[in-house]
Amino acid sequence: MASTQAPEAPSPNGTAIPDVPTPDVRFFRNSGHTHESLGLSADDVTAMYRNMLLQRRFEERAAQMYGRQKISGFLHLYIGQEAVSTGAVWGTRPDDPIITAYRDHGLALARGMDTGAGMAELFGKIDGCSRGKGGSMHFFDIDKSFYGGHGIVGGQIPVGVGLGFACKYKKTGGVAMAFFGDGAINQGAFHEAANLAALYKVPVLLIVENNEYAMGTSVERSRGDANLWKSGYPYGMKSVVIDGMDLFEVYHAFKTIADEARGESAGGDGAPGETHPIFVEVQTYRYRGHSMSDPQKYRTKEEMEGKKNEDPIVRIKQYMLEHELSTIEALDEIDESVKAEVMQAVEFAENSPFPPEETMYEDVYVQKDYPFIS
Ligand SMILES: Cc1ncc(C[n+]2csc(CCOP(=O)(O)OP(=O)(O)O)c2C)c(N)n1
Repeated sequence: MASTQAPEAPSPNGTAIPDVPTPDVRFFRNSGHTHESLGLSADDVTAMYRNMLLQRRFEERAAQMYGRQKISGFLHLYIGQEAVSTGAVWGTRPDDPIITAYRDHGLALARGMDTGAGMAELFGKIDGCSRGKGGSMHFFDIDKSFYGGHGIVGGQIPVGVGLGFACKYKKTGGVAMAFFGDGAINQGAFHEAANLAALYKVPVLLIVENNEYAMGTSVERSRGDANLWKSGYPYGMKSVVIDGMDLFEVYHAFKTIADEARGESAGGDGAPGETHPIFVEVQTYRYRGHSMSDPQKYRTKEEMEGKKNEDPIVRIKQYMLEHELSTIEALDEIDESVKAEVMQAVEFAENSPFPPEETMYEDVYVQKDYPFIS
């Protein structure tokens, strides 16, 4: 891997500053992968396609339900970023812990959350994945090693490092994945967590989903150096940059780096047998506003039109047709079955009751007889 030396220069107190190697970064884009080169069967690709479509249709329907006031509070859509969730989940193990911010529906559905439990959560109903008390920003599914869904920007990053530390401490062989937005990378929480992750060689992937905007502020306007992949350097972490609109690139990258971070293969920052963190920038795009109340005045129609050609679902659909992995009729049928699954989820959510008042204090503290609750 490329590594250049910075020129030696005197420090202010006269001692020589040691050579600083430029840390390497690996790029996962334009690699020309095919499903065959990745060892994926037609069924595998079809399952991934269906999953991405499920996320898309789930959120389109959720937006409609929000308009009908079936859903209240916040609703942040993941539309455009589905290759990230699906590629990451397919490229890692089912029990590798995942934690993310409030744009969480896509990752939860990729991890296999029940669509009914997801929709019921949006409706604030008792059969929701967080018993109707978390809402859109707080999806949770412990059985699927999905640890949320967090509304405080950057707050999930230290918890994600903790999940990675638990993998190491308990010797599970797992690697945690902490997802966060480009806005969150400027929070102190990221830097403290990254430092500890590096210090303790925690098997964690610190993943910034760079969708180009934090609310209405573009990365270029909020960051002195918009090359976010450099953010692991101060902590001695190796970095990767992934084309997040390309399902195969994301899948291949996560398969590679997850095994490196869990210490099962060499590369990046360590030898086999040595766990360590890796910093990951996934370059992606969100097609919708920050939340349902965002009029999106900060970007032009031309920008959004241009990005439509990169739609990860359209791209994989084209690939499947070109490589004769499916027919247009079969893909239409998948769409119909996905829409039917989402409609069933809506019906399930409609029929589920709101949480009874006495459940208000449940699930707040682990300790059952917490003295302040009577
Ligand atoms: C600590 C904190 N500060 C501010 C907010 C308000 N807020 C919610 S989302 C957001 C922008 C975050 O953008 P980014 O991390 O890029 O994620 P994206 O929404 O683009 O996925 C802000 C400032 C918050 N929720 N928490």
